[in-house]
Amino acid sequence: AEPVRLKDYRAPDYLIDKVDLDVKLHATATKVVSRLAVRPNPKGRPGASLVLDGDGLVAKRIALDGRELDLQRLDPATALLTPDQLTIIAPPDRPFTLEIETEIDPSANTRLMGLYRSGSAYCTQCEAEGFRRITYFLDRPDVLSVYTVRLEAELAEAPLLLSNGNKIAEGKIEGTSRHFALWSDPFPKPSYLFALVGGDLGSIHDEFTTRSGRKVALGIHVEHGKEAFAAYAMDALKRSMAWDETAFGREYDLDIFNIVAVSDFNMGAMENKGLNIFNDKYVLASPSTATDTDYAHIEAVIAHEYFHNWTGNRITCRDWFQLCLKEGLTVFRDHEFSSDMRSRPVHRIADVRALRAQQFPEDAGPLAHNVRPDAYLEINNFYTATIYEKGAEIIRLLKVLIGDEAFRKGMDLYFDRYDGTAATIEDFISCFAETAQRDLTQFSLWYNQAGTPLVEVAAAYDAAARTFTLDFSQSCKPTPGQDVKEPFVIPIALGLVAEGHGDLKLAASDSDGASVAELSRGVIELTTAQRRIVFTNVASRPVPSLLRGFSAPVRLNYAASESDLLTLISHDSDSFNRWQAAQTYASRLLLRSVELVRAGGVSIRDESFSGALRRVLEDNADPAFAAQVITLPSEADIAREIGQDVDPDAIHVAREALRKAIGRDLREILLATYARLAENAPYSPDAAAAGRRALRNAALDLFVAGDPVEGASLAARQFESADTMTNEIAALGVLAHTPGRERDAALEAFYRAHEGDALVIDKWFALQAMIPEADALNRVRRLMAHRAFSIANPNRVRALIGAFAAGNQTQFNALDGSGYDFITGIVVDLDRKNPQVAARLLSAFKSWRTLEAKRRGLAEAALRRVAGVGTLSPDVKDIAERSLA
Ligand code: HT7
Ligand code: ZN
Repeated sequence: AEPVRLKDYRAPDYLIDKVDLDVKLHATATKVVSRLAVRPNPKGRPGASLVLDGDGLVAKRIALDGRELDLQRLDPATALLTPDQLTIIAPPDRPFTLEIETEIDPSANTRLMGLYRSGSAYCTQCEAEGFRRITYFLDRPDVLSVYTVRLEAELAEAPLLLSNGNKIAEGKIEGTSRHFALWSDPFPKPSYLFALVGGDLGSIHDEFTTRSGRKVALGIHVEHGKEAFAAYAMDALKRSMAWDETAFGREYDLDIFNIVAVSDFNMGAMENKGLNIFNDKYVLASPSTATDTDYAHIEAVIAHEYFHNWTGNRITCRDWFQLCLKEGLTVFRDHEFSSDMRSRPVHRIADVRALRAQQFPEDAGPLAHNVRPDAYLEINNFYTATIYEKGAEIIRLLKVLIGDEAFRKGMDLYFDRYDGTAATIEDFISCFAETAQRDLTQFSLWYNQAGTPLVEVAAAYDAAARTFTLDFSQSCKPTPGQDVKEPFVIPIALGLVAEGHGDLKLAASDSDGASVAELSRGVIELTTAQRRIVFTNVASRPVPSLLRGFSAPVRLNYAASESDLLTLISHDSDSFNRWQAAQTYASRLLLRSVELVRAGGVSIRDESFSGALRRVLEDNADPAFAAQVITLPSEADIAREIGQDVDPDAIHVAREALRKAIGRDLREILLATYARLAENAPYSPDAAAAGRRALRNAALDLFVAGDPVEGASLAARQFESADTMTNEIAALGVLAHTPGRERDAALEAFYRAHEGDALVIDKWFALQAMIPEADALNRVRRLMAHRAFSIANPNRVRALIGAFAAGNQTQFNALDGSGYDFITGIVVDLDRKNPQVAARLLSAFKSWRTLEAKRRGLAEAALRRVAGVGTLSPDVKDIAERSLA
């Protein structure tokens, strides 16, 4: 297939102003009648054929302006029909109606795109191109239509019938066991935002009054018996609605907002207008079934989908190349929301950890692409960390560049000017260029150049001249299809930490090379490959604190001395950089240890580092922050830092050795912290309580490393007495890493306690899949045969197989290639059922080129075997081929 290219964008030749859908739900033969009000687009090509998208459709009837087409003997001069396309060769040169009846089999839909069944419910997923699996349509985001939807079903099977917009009628169908509901959505929308749900679900209801007085009925619909588990999601929804009013001036615009939770879902959730459909993982929570991290994710995803109502729905994307216009912006908005709900610095650390873990490797490997790609073969493969997370980062960067006020005004202008349209990144940027009165051409490069820039900094203090010089340079490695990069605009937030540990005042008169505005804001802008700044009148050598708050998504290379890092860990006024200094220190130790381990030596011990962590624990700092500081970089983080010739076994050994050393050095304070933070108040999911649990469990994790015997007994006690899932799974995690009968018993006890709760059993699957032992793969294979596992359910696949591929560095990368063969085997099998989930699983190979030679060879061979399979879906074929290119 030929790639779709941004430069080939053409406005549609026809528009569809109105869509009337009549859907008669049936498990295997759902009938869909669609009546389309079509007209030629004044911006399209006059006289063009009308080409509607389909995907595996069976058409039963087609009528143009009431005239039936004979589908048995279709005249090729009138129309062409295949399961994947309907072409009306010469449509009228005026508005006309097209009526199409299709019949679909939701029970046979294993791709979970279009209309499918989750349990006994019917639901839809139309983004990106699922609507064409329901009926023939101009299935592209720049065709906006007003929908009315009549749903009909057996009353017993589907008492609940939902679609977008407001419900305008409902009733029983006389003389039958069926009923109907009629929904009308007054807001024009693209087909990807269409949704329907039919089923027998339990519901909770609430109400929200917008600031202009609109009463909105809120409903969350879940599996019967799970209603109480939706309370937190409802609370998060109401907080999101209120927050969007104050933070962005955005009100909700319909009388109803519904959320439906389903257990079979390819992604996290979907923002269909007025009818969000969620993976139940991001709705259902109770203290004994969901961890604090689960609660935080629920809050974030509920907010994210709600915020799409303005950034995505009211203003949508002109084409799928503009995906970051809605996704990056909405992630930015949900990060802001969570930061306001929780601790901003701690949230920033978590977001940056996630960005580095997910997006940096993508940007450094064969799957690297622009935040706004310029070509794609399969759009489903572009719902990536780059579009979402880097897309959010560059909006944050824009805010740093132009300041809070111009940013907010730019957002207001964007909402005003583009409401009701399908917009582009250029439209978006132009609003900020206007409110900030600034040329943002160079800023746009962040959308159009892939790769993570590297910023290198050299510092020199001249005691005689009392000057401190910072030399910055930026570069960016080539990425697929982009050999040479132009310099980015990179805001570097910085401070100089003085001897007495306060920040030096950065006065304009005391520098050479930085502007007054830059110094007063503490943000230097790099716009060229190099830049020098000389600070004058500096009485003693300061410690530079660079890239505060992670002001730009770059890699920073600055050879800070160990003593500088220790100063920053203890004294930086920027919490992010306190954490960063600890990570940098740990990474340095680990990188040196890995070298030693590979050379057959022992790993490094460093009491200064333990001392710095001790001070953080003694400091009584915010527990959530302290938990982040004492959590070492992950094995994957270390692999990324090493960047080439990676040996996952050596990394594992080095990291375990450092954990052990710290556990021993800090034994007393870890134990004291663990004891001090014992739960003594009723459960609360709030950030403060979650932070205390996080620190307590991080302390336990390090303590166990230093004293496995006593640690295991602490963990066993915690496991037995835990009344929150956070504490239970943390303790089980510790126990699972120690082979023996206790482990088997604890795993068995956990299973028995939670049997039947699929989302909790997913944690049990994931935890076992990540045990870094040679038997892990056999364990995963055994668990695949477990009755709680199903290859058809994406959550199960991600929990067991995804966790093995992404979270078990040593075993996925086992030296005999068994991990690679296992994953590629699953990918090829799963591809026949659900290509989207299979393709995502295959992207676990995104960093294969950074491995040492033996593993690299094995990974490449496994990828080549996949690429050689003749029957691959476009999704898997695309990932396999790009990974190998
Ligand atoms: N906008 C939604 C994307 C999504 C999706 C895409 C492809 C296939 C299935 C999907 N489910 C949801 C989710 C979001 O970003 O809000
Ligand atoms: Zn989104």
